[in-house]
Amino acid sequence: MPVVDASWQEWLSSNVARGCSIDSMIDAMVQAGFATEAARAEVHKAFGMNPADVGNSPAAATEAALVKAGPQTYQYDASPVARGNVIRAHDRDVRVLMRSERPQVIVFADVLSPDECNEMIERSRHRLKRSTTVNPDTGKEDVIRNRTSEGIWYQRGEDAFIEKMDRRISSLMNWPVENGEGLQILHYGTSGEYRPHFDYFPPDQAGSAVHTAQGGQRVATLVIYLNDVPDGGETIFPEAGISVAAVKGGAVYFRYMNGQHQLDPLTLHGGAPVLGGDKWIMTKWMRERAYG
Ligand code: PD2
Ligand code: ZN
Repeated sequence: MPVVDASWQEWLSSNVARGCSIDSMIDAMVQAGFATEAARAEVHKAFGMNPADVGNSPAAATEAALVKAGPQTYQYDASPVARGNVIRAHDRDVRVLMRSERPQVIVFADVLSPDECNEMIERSRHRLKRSTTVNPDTGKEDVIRNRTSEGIWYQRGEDAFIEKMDRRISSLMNWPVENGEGLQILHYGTSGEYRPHFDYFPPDQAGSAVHTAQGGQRVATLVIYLNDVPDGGETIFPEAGISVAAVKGGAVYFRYMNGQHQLDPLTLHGGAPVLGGDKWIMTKWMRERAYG
């Protein structure tokens, strides 16, 4: 039977956030070789349920985390992102469209050119297709995890193009390239959404220690939009009342860990349902320390 390693932990938490149902996640784990009871226990844990209170909603767990953290305790210190209306990011000038101080959110235009967005999508479409191949040994689709999440990871500096992206983003976020996780590409079809979640690993959840063992906590995120979404698909911050439209080449930055290692619960965020067309994004998560 497989074990719930760091990659399964990531799969569990991202699929909870993306709004997958409990049953579909248990099914996926059983198909991947887990015993039904073990799969059920892991999925329930990922939804923040004790065995005693199965039936509680994940929304209740998120709400409890918000109440516990208390937004008033987070001290807003200076963001590492440069001031000004235009930021020189490695090889490109990036325009600032909006800044919010509480939570720290910045909206950028033209982080990637239209051609660069197209290139990222075309490279990734190919990998998405490949991810549905059948394992010749078992005859099963052993990549069911990738398919369910529709996510693709690139290794940092994997080739010259990815390295250019990594360097530009690191320069824009003003955080060391070595502290970045590999770029992740996500594809949503119509009605696809990403339910509100935190990108940091909640310190009071047992699984978080697995994630923070290497590189420490996540400190900030940059979500780059690779296409214009005709309708819906905004990135929303429900506690702050902020909604960012998905515009090709644009991006939203948010920072949730300050210099005192506090975490900002106002950065609860999600991807609103895509109401027309599809949506491609590229995400960079930065860590406290060197990662990978
Ligand atoms: O697709 C988005 O807008 C979105 C929303 C929330 C992406 C993420 N989170 C993420 O990649 O963490
Ligand atoms: Zn997120």
